[in-house]
Amino acid sequence: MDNPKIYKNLVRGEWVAAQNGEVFENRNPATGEVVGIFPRSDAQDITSAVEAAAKAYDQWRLVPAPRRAEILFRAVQMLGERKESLAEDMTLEMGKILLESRGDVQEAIDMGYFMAGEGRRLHGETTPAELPNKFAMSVRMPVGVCGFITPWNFPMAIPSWKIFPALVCGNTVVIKPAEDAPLSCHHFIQILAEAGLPPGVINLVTGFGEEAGAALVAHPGVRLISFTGSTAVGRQVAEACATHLKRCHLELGGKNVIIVLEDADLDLALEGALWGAFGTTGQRCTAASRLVVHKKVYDEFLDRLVEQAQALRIGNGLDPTVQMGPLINRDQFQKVQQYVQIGLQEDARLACGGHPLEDAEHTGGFFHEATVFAGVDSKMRIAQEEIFGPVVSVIRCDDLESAIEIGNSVAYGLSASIYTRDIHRAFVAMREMNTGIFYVNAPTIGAEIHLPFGGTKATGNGSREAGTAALDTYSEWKAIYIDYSGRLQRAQIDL
Ligand code: UN1
Repeated sequence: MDNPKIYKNLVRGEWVAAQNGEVFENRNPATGEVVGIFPRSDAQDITSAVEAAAKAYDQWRLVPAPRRAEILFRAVQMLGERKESLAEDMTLEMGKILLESRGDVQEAIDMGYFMAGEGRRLHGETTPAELPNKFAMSVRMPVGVCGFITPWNFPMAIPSWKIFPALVCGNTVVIKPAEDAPLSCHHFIQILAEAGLPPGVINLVTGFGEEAGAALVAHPGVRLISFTGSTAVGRQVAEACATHLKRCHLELGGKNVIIVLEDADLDLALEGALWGAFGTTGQRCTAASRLVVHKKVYDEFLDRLVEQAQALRIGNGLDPTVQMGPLINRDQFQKVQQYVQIGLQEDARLACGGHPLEDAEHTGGFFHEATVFAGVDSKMRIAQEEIFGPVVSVIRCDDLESAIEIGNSVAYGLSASIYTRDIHRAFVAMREMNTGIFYVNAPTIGAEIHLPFGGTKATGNGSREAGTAALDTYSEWKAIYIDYSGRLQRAQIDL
């Protein structure tokens, strides 16, 4: 692109440059071309945005939830009407194939409908009081100004998972999207503004983590932080939130496993493994990066997996024949190559892939072959650490028990799956796998928006997004007692 478009922050309903005048480039990972120029904001811009959100909160929290939801419904309709161009821009900035970018926009649409529906629910409880002539209930109240830091891999869906429930609950928002893919978030925020959100209810500040993100987390005017990203940064976010006792929602790493038992439908398991491992170029926190396969079907499964992985068409995600796009940036590209070296040093067998693609068709992009390591021991680093790329480790197992043990032997606990025709073993695995998401006869990716999303152990801090679980993140419970007896009644005492 010769004249890349210059984008701005949204603060107090106005599109403004960073106060320091700095900018950064958003580049297409498939071609290296500049997709747009964005404000490289810092603490000053964060402060303006937080102040705008705090001011808007005074009114927004008093707007009836069904009215708030009407604006959400309008935004969702606009997302639907613009779905194709939004998906194209997403592929341009982030690289995933168009089919998946459409899915990302669709996930935002789904979340919007669900959360807009909550405008007429947001249920609390009514419950008997222990004393006569006394009424007891609980209601959801908003939390205040929410600060969101979102990743590049689902550049519209993940902002929507946080923004829609936060808004319907009556909170106001400052969001800092990942510097690698801010355009999709920009489009999303623009639609929310066009749909009629009052100025200051939603504020967009683009920039880098250390400059803008850290300032958002540290700002005393922000009551809640929701962060999706790496476990290492998540830990820093949690520590910073602790200083002000902020509510802190974290969605962090994964090292997800597909277990394939000897009675599995192997065609189905292979299709699932391929999609789970190489969909979004392995750049999902739900990606299947370990395949634990029963010894009786191990050789056949591996041979067929390698054959199919080698046949994947890798290239620019705008080409409809392409099945896997590039990695997001040079760091991720190099990280994947380093992990291939680590796997080789650990004596895992490179069954296919393992190289960057540097031929004429792939110049300018961060393309890497679909890579399968075989004979992997579950203690190896490639079987323990999150790679976030198109690299999968195949591990042999003896039975269900050993598969579960291997499955659970990592620091993370996001998603797991099992392929079997035996309902007993499927239920045992469902109970025993220590993850927040579990699938039977489906891969580890593909969560739907009306169920809780999140994980155990190093994947987070126990909170969940999506579904009604998200409402618990974005609202404060208030317990209310109304005594109409006309006298002092002492709970626990006047029995
Ligand atoms: C992520 O990888 O950060 O379940 C989110 C899935 C998608 C969401 C992934 N619906 O794979």
